[in-house]
Amino acid sequence: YKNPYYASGHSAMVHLFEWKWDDIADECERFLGPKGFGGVQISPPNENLVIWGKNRPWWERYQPMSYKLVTRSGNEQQFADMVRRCNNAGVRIYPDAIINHMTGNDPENVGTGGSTGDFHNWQYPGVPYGRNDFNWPHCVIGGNDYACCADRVRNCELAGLKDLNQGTEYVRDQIVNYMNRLIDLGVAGFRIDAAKHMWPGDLSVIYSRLHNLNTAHGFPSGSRPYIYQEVIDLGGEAVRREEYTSLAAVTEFKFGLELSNAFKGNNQLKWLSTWGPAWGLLPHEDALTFIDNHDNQRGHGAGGNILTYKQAKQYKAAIAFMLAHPYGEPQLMSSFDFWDTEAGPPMDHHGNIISPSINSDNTCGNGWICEHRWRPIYQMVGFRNAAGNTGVNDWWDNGSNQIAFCRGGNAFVAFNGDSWALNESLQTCLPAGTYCDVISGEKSHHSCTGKAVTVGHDGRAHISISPGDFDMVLAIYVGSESRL
Ligand code: QV4
Ligand code: CA
Repeated sequence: YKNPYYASGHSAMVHLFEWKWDDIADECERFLGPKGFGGVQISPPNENLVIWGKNRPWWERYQPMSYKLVTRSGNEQQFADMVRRCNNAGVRIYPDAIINHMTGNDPENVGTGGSTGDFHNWQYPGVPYGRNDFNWPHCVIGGNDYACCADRVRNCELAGLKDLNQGTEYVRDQIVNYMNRLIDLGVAGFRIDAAKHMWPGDLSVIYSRLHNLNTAHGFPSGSRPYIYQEVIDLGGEAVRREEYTSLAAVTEFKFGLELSNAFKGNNQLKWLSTWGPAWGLLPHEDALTFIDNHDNQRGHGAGGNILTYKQAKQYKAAIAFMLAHPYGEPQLMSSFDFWDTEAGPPMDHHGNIISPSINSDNTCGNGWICEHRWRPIYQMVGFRNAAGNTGVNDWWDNGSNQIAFCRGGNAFVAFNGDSWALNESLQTCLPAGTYCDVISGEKSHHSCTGKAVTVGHDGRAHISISPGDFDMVLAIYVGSESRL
């Protein structure tokens, strides 16, 4: 459950938060596949409660009404089409699986697929679920429970969301059948929402009943789904992430906190020479890593001082470090613009999601940020693919916030977080030649639109990044030569 089964030569996953299936299929073919992205995390594909009372907030999708594949993102046929087209483009699909709970006691009761419910009586005819399928006696998780009481964290309601009892065979069957339908349609794995709120023993049974990945979609026979479980563990809680790592991968929330802290200037970059488990992070193969996610970018969930697209220069540097460094399985966030932390995606007055428009410089419009289309970000996916399985070598720092390292003999990256210029002759580990920095520009015909770096026969090159540069990063790799 810890192998994402990316197509060879691809890496990194992007969360296309609230995107429509048709748009994701287009994006796989026109951008993600050609740029070497490994996969896409999609918003929950199952029917959710429609919440007009809050003007269709993004979080309505975390309130399931049934396992029918009908949401604002599209219907079952559009879903199937997306998975097929993305797999053909070498890009895997990972749905967000909401299996801990159903809806809250909201006043509205109609879902995106037309199902209705009677929440006060735990009735969800679209599945169907009834009172016996939920934990009893009824209780709601309180703030203090997280520190003391694992049983309450798992058996009581998260924010009043009706808490399913995964200990029963009937509930397990509904969940397993839902996930297996998605696997048969070609998905490569799942994010397990609110995993902290379910018993590891129950999840273990559910995972063990999942089908192998569909060989008709190009997966090797016997492949198990990639599973990454949402467990927020920053220490001091009754439920620990280690209870879940024996089952599958876990979201590593310390990763984004520490890198945000460093790239905001609150911790010197030189300390990143030991980046990885020495920082209290999970073992490499257990960690799904990211800077921000859809919750903490807007103060939900772990919250905290996370870098987001709103602090673009520092954010791009933190993302570049994540993609340049071999530790973890990186995930990128791709957002819609927001000021109101509850607001849903760009939509028309019927509540239909408005597609992103694509500008000639690769960026998006219509209210979509598309961080994954920012040059320093997608070019670093290319860097990661070129670096392959190599480790970190030839680490250099100036004792402060200027750092650089190689990935084997394939790739070199430098960062300048100081307020003065980086101007050094550094070992790049690359074969002699002229390389285009993929952060400040790219290769165009036989020249570079940004900085060019000349590597000598000793592998050394003059590297310069000044504080006034648009980005605090410089990256070159075998493949970014100005003449090939
Ligand atoms: C309200 C009251 C409650 C009351 C309840 C009564 O606040 O006190 O008990 O009504 O019915 C929404 C509203 C919330 C409302 C609730 C139920 O925001 O105010 O409760 O619905 O109607 C997202 C949002 C939540 C949202 C939820 C469901 O973040 O605000 O709640 O969707 O729509 C912990 C968990 C972690 C979790 C994180 C947010 O350990 O698992 O909190 N993260 C995941 C997702 C997240 C999602 C959920 C879990 C739930 O990443 O996006 O919550 O699926 O850290
Ligand atoms: Ca639960």
